[in-house]
Amino acid sequence: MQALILVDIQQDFLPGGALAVPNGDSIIPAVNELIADYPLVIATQDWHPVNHMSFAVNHHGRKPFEVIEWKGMQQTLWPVHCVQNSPGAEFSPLLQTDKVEAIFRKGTDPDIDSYSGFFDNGHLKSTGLAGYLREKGVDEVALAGLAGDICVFYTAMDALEQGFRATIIRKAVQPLNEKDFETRMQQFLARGGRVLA
Ligand code: VGL
Ligand code: ZN
Repeated sequence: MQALILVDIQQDFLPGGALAVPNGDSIIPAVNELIADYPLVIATQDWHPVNHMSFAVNHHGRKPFEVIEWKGMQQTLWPVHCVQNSPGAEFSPLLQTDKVEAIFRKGTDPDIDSYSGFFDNGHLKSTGLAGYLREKGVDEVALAGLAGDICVFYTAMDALEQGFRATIIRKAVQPLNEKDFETRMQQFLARGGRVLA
């Protein structure tokens, strides 16, 4: 049984948003078509408190896109984005959400960032997504959403690691950084993932 995972299709990742993915909105028609084809559709939602450690403004003298060392890990600093209950954290109004059965929120702990829908970046805390999918009888996931090189990639890698077959739907994904995306798709393919045009 297959499930479609819609990754972070939120206003802040769309044109005009705080951390806009170039042409992020171009995926939405393809995503809406895909939704009709899957028996189970779930979504992830980046959902940060205002004091989240991934926001550059919360580190004195730091700017967005700088990389710092935080609790022994490399952390990219971002503009303030997807703040809990803010308009930027909402799903795109153009996204068909009727069939979305469950929403897994991530990045809610002020001290931990979470790109993957399965685990935080340090792999310390599970969101419960793997268990949810197993209980539903899912053995294969398809991934769509934003950003292709970050949250889609890390969610897809964790899906493989958790024993699911995983396919990234290229036409339903846009990256923040095209070059990083290409490298990461090679990594994903090398681990046994599939990329579908
Ligand atoms: C994302 C950076 C920070 C994403 C989330 O959804 O790809 N990227 N938080
Ligand atoms: Zn985030």
